[in-house]
Amino acid sequence: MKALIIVDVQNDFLPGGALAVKEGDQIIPIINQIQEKFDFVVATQDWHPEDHGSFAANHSGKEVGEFIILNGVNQILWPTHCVQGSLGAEFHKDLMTEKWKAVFQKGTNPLVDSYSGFFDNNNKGDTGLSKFLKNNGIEEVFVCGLAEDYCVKFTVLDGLSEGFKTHLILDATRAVNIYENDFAKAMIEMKNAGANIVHSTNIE
Ligand code: VGL
Ligand code: ZN
Repeated sequence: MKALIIVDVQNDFLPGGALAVKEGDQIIPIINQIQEKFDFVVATQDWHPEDHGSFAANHSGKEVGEFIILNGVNQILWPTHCVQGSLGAEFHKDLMTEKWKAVFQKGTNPLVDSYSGFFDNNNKGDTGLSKFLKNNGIEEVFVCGLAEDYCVKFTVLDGLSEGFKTHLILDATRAVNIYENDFAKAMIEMKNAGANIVHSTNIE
């Protein structure tokens, strides 16, 4: 059976938000249409405490876009975003949520960032998504949402390494593109790892 994974379609990643993805709002009606084709839909939610180590504001003298070592791993610093309980952390109001079986929150440990919906960036913290999908007989996942070059990419890569046949829905994702070409680089990484690229209208 197949599942749809909707990654981080939250106000802070949409135009006007703290870490806005250009054209991020354009994928919302597409994702709503795609949901009609799935019996099994889950979502992920970036869900940081205020003191999260990925926020530039929590490192004096550091700016957004600079790198630090956080708990032994290279960490780019972000604007403060998706703080637990804030409006920015909420899903966009137009996104349909009725069909969702579960929401997997990530980024809750202040000492480690978490891009993938499956595991944190140290590969230790597990959201339980893989087990949840497998327990429900899911073998194939379709990934959409934000941002193509961070949370979507790492969710796709972990989906593959967890053994799921993994598809990226190309017209239902957008990149934050902190650096030029990040979108294209992420596409190559996902394809090289074995991801299949689909257009929403071609999903059966
Ligand atoms: C994301 C940067 C920081 C994402 C989350 O959802 O792609 N990007 N936190
Ligand atoms: Zn985040």
